[in-house]
Amino acid sequence: MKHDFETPLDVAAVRADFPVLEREVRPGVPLVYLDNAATSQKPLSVIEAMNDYYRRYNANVHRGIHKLSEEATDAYEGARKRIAQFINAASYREIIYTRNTTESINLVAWTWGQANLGPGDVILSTEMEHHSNIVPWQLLARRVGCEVRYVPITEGGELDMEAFHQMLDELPVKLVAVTHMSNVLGTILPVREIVEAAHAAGAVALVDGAQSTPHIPVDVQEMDADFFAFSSHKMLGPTGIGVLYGKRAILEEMPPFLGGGDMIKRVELGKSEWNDLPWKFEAGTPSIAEAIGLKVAIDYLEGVGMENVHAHEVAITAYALERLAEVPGVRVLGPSDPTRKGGVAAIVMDDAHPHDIAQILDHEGIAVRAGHHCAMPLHQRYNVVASARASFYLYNTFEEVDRLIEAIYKVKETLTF
Ligand code: C6P
Repeated sequence: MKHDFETPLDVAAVRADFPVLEREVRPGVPLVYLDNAATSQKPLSVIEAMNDYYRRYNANVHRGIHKLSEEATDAYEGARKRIAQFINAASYREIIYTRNTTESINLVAWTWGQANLGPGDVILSTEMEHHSNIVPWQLLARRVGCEVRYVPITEGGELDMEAFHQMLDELPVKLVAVTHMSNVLGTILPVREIVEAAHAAGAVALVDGAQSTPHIPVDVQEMDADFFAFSSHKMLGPTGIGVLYGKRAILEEMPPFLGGGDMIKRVELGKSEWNDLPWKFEAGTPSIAEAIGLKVAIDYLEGVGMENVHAHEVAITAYALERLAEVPGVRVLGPSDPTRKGGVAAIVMDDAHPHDIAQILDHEGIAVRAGHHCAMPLHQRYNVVASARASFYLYNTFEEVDRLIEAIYKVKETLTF
């Protein structure tokens, strides 16, 4: 359909870098991949970098004094420096490799949380969190006797900032743990203001960047968060690697997480001495090819420009929200202003279960996610069991949004009365 939205990207050129986007789901039905909040597709450069590691210099890191191990170590540690630069960390020592965002947050709960929280202390989170920023704190609360409280959200899908400041004033908050961008509503939280208020109240601040890091420029020093967690697989990189950023002074004080090889300087039968940062938190043989793949994913994103990625998604989301608003009986959860949210449209339809919506969309070649998206409390807040979520990235086109809308009309014909 004709529209006035403009993108700074040459989307056809971007698409040519992603082999999977050429796929047909069935003969004559091209793939429309709108499940990017779950995981993104990978450009050829990432696939080839990982392939090249296995073909040419596969070796363990930090261990061998041989050519291949030196090359693997350089690539693996070079990736860490690239990641530090990408999120503007002060040092590569503040970048800890994990498996994913979930493991990053659990690491903080098991180390910083276990060492610093106890009965009477409060962890302040929000009603819009992914389970991985809820359950680790619930488990920690059971272990150490602290309490987890949740800041409410408004009907429009924003964090209730008045309630946040009030809870921070009234409760003995030691940790504020919030998402940067909701994976269901798309809401982008004012993390700078949240972190500043947390610090003024004497609390430490953790930001879940799983959904923001792939889509908007991130500057951890400007944000001033003490911890920031994200996953490679949502930002064009491989699965199996994630990052925990932590401020150096705090990481230095924290006990290690897992014990084993590489995280020690010296081991005796009676005691051990921990390695320097960041290796103190990295026990065992790490995900080497994956770190290299993540580095190349960052090169790709920076080649396009994170400002351009974001501007493209604002345009696509604005168009999608406008078109979805035309369809009677369709509601999109979260902010309606596309500049206040990421590229996510969680759809609820009268008389149509999200799983049925997703199945009919799949028949049309359109991949979306249906369910609670690991955010059950958020769906409970809106009195819906689930939603069908379309989520966009730099390779999605306006024509794909048109195909989504056509398919939603098919859902209406098939399912609603
Ligand atoms: N959300 C989604 O479909 P992992 O699984 O550890 O890479 O990321 C966890 C996570 C944490 N926080 C937020 C805001 C997230 O969106 C996610 C992952 C995916 O929405 C998979 S459940």
